[in-house]
Amino acid sequence: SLIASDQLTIVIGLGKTGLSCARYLQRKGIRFAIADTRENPPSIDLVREEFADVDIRLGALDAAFLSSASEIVLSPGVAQSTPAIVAAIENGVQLIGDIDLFCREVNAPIIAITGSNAKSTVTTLVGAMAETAGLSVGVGGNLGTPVLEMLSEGEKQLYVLELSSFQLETTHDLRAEVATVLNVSPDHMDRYPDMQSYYRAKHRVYRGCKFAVENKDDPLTHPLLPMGMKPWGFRLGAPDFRVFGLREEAGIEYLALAQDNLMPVSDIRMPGRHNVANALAALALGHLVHIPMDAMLATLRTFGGLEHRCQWVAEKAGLTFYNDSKGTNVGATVAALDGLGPDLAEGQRIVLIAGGDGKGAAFNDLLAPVTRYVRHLVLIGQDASAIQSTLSDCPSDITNTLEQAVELAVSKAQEGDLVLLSPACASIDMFKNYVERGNVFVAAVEAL
Ligand code: UMA
Ligand code: ADP
Repeated sequence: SLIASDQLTIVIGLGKTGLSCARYLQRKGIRFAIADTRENPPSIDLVREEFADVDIRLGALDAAFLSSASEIVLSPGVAQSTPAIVAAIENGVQLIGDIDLFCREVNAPIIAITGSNAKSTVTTLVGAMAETAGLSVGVGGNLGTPVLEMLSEGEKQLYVLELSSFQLETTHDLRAEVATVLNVSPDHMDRYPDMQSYYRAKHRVYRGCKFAVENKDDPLTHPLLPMGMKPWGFRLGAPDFRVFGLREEAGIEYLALAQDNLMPVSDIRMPGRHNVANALAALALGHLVHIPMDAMLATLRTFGGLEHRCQWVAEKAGLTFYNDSKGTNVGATVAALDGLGPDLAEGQRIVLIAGGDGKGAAFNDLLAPVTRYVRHLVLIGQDASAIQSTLSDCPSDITNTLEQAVELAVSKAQEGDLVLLSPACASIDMFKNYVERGNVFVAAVEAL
C-alpha cells in the first residue's frame, strides 16, 4: 500500500544479527536503513557494497532519525536504554528483534531455550537428539547462527533456539512449542540495573508457549503460566508425573520420568553432575515435541559435550586438565566445581584458574564450592584481586598471563589433582573471546 511504502525500518547494529536482518529485509523488499553506534564497524566496506542503495548511519545514534522509523530492529549487543532508542520508543516507534522477524516466517515448532548457563549445551544436545531421530532441524540463535540465516535452507521440521536475555528483551511474539529457563544466576550485571530486570527478560521466553519446562531445583525458573497450564520440569532428584529426575534402584542411578527408569546415569557421556541436569532438561524438551525416547537416549550415550565447557584436555604429570573457558559468570563456575568435585577421589583437590572481566558481579557464591573442592586459586585478569579478597580463605596467587597461570597451577597441584580453567568472568579484558582463552589454555597445557 501507499502508506506501507512510506514506512521505514531501521536496523541497529552491523554485527552478525544486523547483517542477517538487513539481508532478510532486502529479500522481502522492505524499505530499511542501517545504523551502528561505531564510527568504524567491522567489514563496513563490504557492507556498503552489499547494501549500496541503503542509508547507513555510523556513530552516535540520532534520536530524530530513529524516531522517523516505524520499526526498529535492534541487535542484542545494543542496550534498549540507549537514550536515542528510548526517545524513538517514546515517539511511538515499534522496537523488535531478529527473533520476532524469524517467528513471523516459520510455522514449524520452536523449542526456545534460555537461562544463565547451559543454554548452548542443551540447545546443541536437543538438536542432536532431533537429528538422531531423523528430523530436519535448525539449531541457532545466541549459539552463533543468527536465526534469520537459518531461513536460507528452507523451512525445517523443528527449530531449537538458544536465546539470550538481550534477544528476549526485543522478542514479543515467540509462542514457542516448548520454552524453558534452565537456571537463573546473576550475569550481565553491567547491562541490567538489577537482578529483577534480568530475570524479567529471561522469563519472556515463556510468553505464549504451549509447554513450559522449569528447573525444579531452581525456583527462579518457575514460569507464571495461564490458569490451568502446568509446567513440566527436571531436577537432580526424585522424578514425578511431568518431571524428569533421578531414581536409584539396586545400586544403579537412573534417569527417570514418573515410574519409568530410562537409562543409567553412568551412560551419559558428558562429564560432571551439572551435565546430568542438562541431559534431563534436554529429555524434557525433546519429549514435548515427540522426539522418540530411544533416539534421545542414544544421543546421550554419544554426545560428549561442547568444546570449552568442562572439556577434558589432557592427563599430564599425574594431573587432569579441564577447560571450562565458557564459564563466564559465577554461576557457571559454581556448577563446574559442583559438577566435577563429587568425582574427586580421597585427597584429590581442584586447582582453579579464574578471573577476567567480572561484568560487575559479586563473587561470594564461589565461596562454598571453592572451600569444598579447591586446593589453590590462580587468578588472572582485571578482577583478579576482587576475587582474591572475596575468597581470602583459599590460598591464591595472581599472575599476568594464562600461560603463567597454568605453570603456577601445576606447581601448586598435588598428584591426582584436577587443574580447571573456569574463570567466572568474561574474557574480553585479555582475549578476543572465550574460545581464544580456551585455546590458549589448551596450548599451554600441551606445552608443559
Ligand atoms: N556493537 C556496537 N554498536 C552497534 C552494534 C554492536 O558497539 O551499533 C557492539 C556490541 O556492543 C557488541 C558487538 O558490537 O560488543 C556485537 O554486537 P551485536 O549485537 O552486533 O552482536 P552479533 O554479532 O549480532 O551477535 C549476536 C550475539 N552477541 C551479543 O549478544 C553481544 C551473539 O552472542 C549471537 O551468537 C549472535 O547475535 C547470533 O544470534 C554472543 C554473545 O556473547 C555469543 N552473547 C551473550 C552471551 O552469550 O553471554 C549474550
Ligand atoms: P551458555 O550458552 O548458557 O553460556 P554453555 O552450555 O555454553 O551455556 O555452558 C556455559 C558454562 O555453564 C559451562 O562452561 C559450565 O561452566 C556451566 N554450566 C554447564 N551446565 C550448567 C548447569 N546445568 N547449571 C549451571 N551451569 C552450568
